[in-house]
Amino acid sequence: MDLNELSLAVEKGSAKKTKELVIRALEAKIRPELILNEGMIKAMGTVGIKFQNNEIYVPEMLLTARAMAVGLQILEPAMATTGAKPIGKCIIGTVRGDLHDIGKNLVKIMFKGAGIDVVDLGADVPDTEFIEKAEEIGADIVCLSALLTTTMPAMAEVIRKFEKAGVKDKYVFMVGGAPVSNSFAKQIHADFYTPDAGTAVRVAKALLMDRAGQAS
Ligand code: B1M
Repeated sequence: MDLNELSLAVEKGSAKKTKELVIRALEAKIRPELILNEGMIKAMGTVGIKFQNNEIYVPEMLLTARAMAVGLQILEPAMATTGAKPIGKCIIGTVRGDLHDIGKNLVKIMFKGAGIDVVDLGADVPDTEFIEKAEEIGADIVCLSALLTTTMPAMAEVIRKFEKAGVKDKYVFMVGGAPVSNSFAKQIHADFYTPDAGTAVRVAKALLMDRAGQAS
């Protein structure tokens, strides 16, 4: 099966075709990661460039996002964990003012697949909600996502609020999203920046396994 066909369906924002093609790709035993990267995420990059060049507008981006979400729903069970005991707890959300949630959802799916319990706070999350939820569930990791340069300061503000409340050291802070960088992460006192969901899950898993090792 040609994954370019799937990429085109996502790009065109056809949820129906996307669903059909993801099912077909899974039936053809194509690895979920390949379906995701070559068939789906690739389309988001193309759409981003077209938007930047004024070839498409927000409504088209919304359709693409919807097709992506439908495809992810089909793909998620194939990426799920074996049901072993959770290795840790994490909360995740896209920061205040930012509605982009696809990357954040990918990180969530991959964390779950690695046996990490995830509480998803959604997108456009008020700063204080991160502290409230982290404290409530006794999270190990707090994951923040931002896709806009204009919402990166909200990321810094969330961490500052944990510092002000005197609870920052209880958690590991991981940040990500297209405009975020390693140096920005350092600047806002986050513990880790990871460029993609695959790297994020590797870092989180290593961290939690390390902690479990130290505790035993
Ligand atoms: Co908008 N948008 N958007 N958008 N959008 C971008 C981000 C943009 C780069 C497009 C462009 O101009 N080329 C641009 C931002 C420019 C900037 O600030 N640098 C932009 C803009 C300008 C806007 C609006 C302002 C447009 C407008 O209204 N004029 C507006 C803002 C709305 C708001 O948020 N307040 C807007 C709106 C939207 C839609 C709502 C229409 C839609 C989002 C729908 C949704 O998410 N439900 C949308 C979309 C779809 C995009 C693009 C095309 C695709 C984003 C995406 O899903 N990528 C995007 C262009 C692009 O990214 N190429 C664009 C795929 C996704 C898998 O990648 O999210 O980067 P990403 O996630 C990766 C990594 O970054 C990382 O892992 C993920 C997977 O590997 N990661 C993490 C992400 N979060 C992490 C957290 C972690 C770790 C890793 O924690 C541990």
